[in-house]
Amino acid sequence: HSAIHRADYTAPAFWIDTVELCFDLDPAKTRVLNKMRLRRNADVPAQPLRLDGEELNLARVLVNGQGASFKMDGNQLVLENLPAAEDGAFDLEIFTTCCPAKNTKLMGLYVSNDSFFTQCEAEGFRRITYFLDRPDVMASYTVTLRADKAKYPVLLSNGNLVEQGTLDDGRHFAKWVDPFKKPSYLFALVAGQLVGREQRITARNGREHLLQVFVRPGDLDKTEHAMNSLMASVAWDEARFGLPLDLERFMIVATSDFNMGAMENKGLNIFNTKYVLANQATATDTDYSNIESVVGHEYFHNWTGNRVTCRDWFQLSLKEGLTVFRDQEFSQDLCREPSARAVKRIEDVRVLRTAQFPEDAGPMAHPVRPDSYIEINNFYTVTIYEKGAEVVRMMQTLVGREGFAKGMTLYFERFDGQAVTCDDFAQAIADANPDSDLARLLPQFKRWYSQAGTPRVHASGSFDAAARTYTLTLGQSCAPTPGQAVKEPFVIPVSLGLVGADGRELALRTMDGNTVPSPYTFVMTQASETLTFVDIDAEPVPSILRGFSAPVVLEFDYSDEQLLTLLANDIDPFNRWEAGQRLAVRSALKAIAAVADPAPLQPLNTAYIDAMRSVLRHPTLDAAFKELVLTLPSETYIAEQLDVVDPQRIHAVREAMRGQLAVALTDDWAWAFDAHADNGAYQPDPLSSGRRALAGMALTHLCLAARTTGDVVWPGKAYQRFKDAGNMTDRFNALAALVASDHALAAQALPRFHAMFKDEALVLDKWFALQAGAPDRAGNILPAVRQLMKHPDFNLRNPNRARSVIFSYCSANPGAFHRPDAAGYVFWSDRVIELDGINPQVAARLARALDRWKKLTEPYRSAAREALVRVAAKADLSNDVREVVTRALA
Ligand code: B3K
Ligand code: ZN
Repeated sequence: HSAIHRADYTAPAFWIDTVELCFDLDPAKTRVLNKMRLRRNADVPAQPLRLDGEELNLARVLVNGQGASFKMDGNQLVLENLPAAEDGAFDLEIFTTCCPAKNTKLMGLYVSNDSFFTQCEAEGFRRITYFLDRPDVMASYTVTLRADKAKYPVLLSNGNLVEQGTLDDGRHFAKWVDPFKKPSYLFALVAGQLVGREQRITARNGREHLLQVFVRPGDLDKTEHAMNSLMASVAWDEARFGLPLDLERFMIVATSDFNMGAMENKGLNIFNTKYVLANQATATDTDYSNIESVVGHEYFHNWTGNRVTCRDWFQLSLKEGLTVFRDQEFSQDLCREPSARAVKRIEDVRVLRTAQFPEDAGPMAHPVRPDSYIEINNFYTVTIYEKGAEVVRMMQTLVGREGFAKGMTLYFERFDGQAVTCDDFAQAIADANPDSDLARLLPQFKRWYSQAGTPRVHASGSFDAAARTYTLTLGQSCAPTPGQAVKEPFVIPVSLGLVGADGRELALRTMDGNTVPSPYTFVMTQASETLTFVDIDAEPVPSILRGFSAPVVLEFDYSDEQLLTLLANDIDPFNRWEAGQRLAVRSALKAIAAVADPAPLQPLNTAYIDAMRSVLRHPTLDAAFKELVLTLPSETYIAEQLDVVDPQRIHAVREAMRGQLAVALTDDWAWAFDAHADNGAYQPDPLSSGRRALAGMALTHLCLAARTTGDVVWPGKAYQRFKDAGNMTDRFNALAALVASDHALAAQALPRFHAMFKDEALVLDKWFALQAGAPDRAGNILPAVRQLMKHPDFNLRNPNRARSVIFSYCSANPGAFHRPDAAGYVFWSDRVIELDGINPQVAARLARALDRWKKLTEPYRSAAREALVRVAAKADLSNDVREVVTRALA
């Protein structure tokens, strides 16, 4: 299978105006009758009609009610000599069957827990019926579902329910009409034994809407938070962007078998249970906040994605980057305290830097708007999503918050109901703000869409005591990525300030004597440029890239002292946190490079430890922020700072750093644990979550310290907390503390936890993940993982369960995965191949665990390569896995 190129885009030869689908749902053989009204696209040369189809049994094709001749070309159904009516329109009726019960790919129509679900993005609709399965073909859908009434009492599809009733033989039907035209990837149906939580709301304009969250019977008590999040989303999109809910009914349905997080089908969002179900006994604070953002994300797609969709899949970030930006803003706006907004920003940046930066530096690097792909499902990446969101955020920075809202309004005025491109979006934001830097620099700004790779900003400062000036020199560069050897300069908004040696924020005056408003955003456009500030009495500490104003790596040769100043004083919470991260990375790199073998046991210096103590004990900083500052940079992030990676050494150094913090701050951790103890009823708000997070972190460090000191009290307390906790966050954190410190009590707590939650699939996922992700102290994690795969509750076909064991080990536990004996890689290659036979999308995600193999030192590098070659050598691999391993080996 060959690559598809963006440059080859052509408009469809036909339009589909209406679709009437009738389903007779049966797990073994579902019958699908598809009646379409098509029309030639007069703008393109006449050509045969080619409909996509996959794993379908074709029974009948009628054109204008008459049997028609057709031929097959690979997976396409080809119809020639179509009637040439004056308006070029004709009816096409296609009757097919498919087998949802055998659909383990979870694309198209499939069965999960005896219910039917669909997943059509990107190219799943063709697994339901023959169609022009591309996003620029938008049609009006009418859907009739027929099924056994006892087994499938609930029958749902997009839009409004217009008719329902009973049929013979215990069957019933429901007919749904979607009032909006949509591309096929937004089609959905659900049928099964489900129960719904309902909520009626009245919008600002007085319109009434029905919101529903459907789950399996027994899960209804876990739907309140999802419903609240949905109501908050509706209100937020009206308030911030003036975008109302456009449907009478908006439904969310949860399924436990799902390839990703959730799907924004028009009016019928289908969700992984992980992003719907929560109560305090089963879900952690992180689950609560993820549910809020995913519910928001899918809801926001109703405008950014559904009302205005993508012309082709190369434009995926048009909807995904924008919608991630919107869900990030939504979560921030829901925070009452500014400090909580900053915490959310730091968390988002952490995801970007630990997942997207490596992608941008590895074999799968691609622009936010890719130029080609083999399998589109491989391009639902952190680059399209998270970097795409940063690009939108930079636009907002360049035009201001109000200007951005104006730009959004213009975007919908221009393109509502259409399938458009990233260029169209950027143009609308710029046109609505004609005097902005964005409008002035638009062609150059759009390099963010076309050039892959993470730019580096090289900054240096020079203080002239005599002239009382401080000059910053800012340069930029971007390393080559596959297929792009040379990069042109980007437009980089650099938000910055100057901090005095005493820690105070300095007023910024430029050469012409003007005071610049703070925060000051300097817009870089050149490979190198300088800016000079006047009236500076002593050498300041520059605080550059505040709030992470651009998705770049900032290089500045800070002294430790300068970083300590920023850590203690910067008014920008992001850079305050960043200063601590820089100090920690610095210590880690030094210890990694040290000649000593094994790695030094005390990588952290006293100044750093004292600074961490000050943060931990700080009277006014909030707990969530403290927890972020005290969290050491991840092994993955540290690895990205190195040209040659020894994963075991990184792991050893980071563990030594953790141990050092654990022991040196024991009294402070003990104070923190007591001071942030549970206070009253459980609330998943940012402040209370922050307190629990810090208490959990304290407990982990106290248990880690106990390994050195032989203390029995804190592990005992952890076990007690594990047993008595009033919510899953505290319970799980206590269990994690025992597991992380490998304490004997973990062996008691784990089976107890399993017994308590044996019927809660999402909690069992946590139980599996915790063990597969545990620190490897004696090479025992891989055998444990193999054991877990034999557990009666393990099921490779369930993506959540597969991820909880296999991904937690291969992708999230580098210290255990990168074994000198290569057994981790062998395990990986076996699982990629095994999963590929079941679910190529899940397999291809797993395949990416070795993306960065070329950076590994020996013996890892050769062993990893061998494992990749082994996968690549397998006959009939899916396109998904083949594309990933081929690029990795290139
Ligand atoms: N649009 C879907 C992702 C579909 C992934 C297809 N492989 C969910 C989302 O981004 O909201
Ligand atoms: Zn999305």
